[in-house]
Amino acid sequence: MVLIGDSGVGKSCLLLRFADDTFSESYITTIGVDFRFRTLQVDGHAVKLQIVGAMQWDTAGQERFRTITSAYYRGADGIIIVFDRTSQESFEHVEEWLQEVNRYASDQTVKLLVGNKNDLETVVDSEVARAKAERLGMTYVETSAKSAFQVDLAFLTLAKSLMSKRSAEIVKEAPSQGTSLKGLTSSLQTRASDCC
Ligand SMILES: Nc1nc2c(ncn2[C@@H]2O[C@H](COP(=O)(O)OP(=O)(O)OP(=O)(O)O)[C@@H](O)[C@H]2O)c(=O)[nH]1
Ligand SMILES: [Mg+2]
Repeated sequence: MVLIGDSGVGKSCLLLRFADDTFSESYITTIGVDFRFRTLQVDGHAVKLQIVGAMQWDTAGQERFRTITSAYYRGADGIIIVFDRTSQESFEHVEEWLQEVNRYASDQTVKLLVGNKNDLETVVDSEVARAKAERLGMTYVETSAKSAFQVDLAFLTLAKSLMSKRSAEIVKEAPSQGTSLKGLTSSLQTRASDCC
């Protein structure tokens, strides 16, 4: 899974909250990519997630990271576009991030919109954000990396969508062979273990 969005929206903090259950007020912009692993239980299956926080590569001097981050987009099973609920600008950039993702990601990539910093005085209205997510074909979740509000839910939502998309695919791939539940489960586990 790859986390993208404007600089300062809280990608690294969401990653650290989810993987290490920590939070820091100090802001150190990410150079390159940071990543962590965490195993989640999704409908009784252990799913190991690799989460990558990709930096914004289009700023001066960061062009060399473009190849790296585009490779991450390409390999991602799920993409989380993060905006900061206290920044209208970061919300307005969501479409640009989605365009960027769509240049590389496949139809199979699951996408989630996250409105972070829910603990602060917000300027982006929940309903407006939800409507945008719906228009863009994404699920919307509000989080706070600081208070840990719904951070697990965001990742779990993405993992679940991914699993159900994958299981639908497996059934579609082999409808006449009567895919057994056991086969489906092990196939899911195999796919899940090398996912993200
Ligand atoms: N109050 C509050 N502050 C947050 C939250 N998430 C992140 N921050 C703060 O926002 C700042 C930026 O967070 P980062 O996680 O470093 O942002 P980023 O998206 O990784 O930024 P880049 O690496 O520059 O792209 C830090 O000072 C964090 O402490 C949150 O949920 N609530
Ligand atoms: Mg960062």
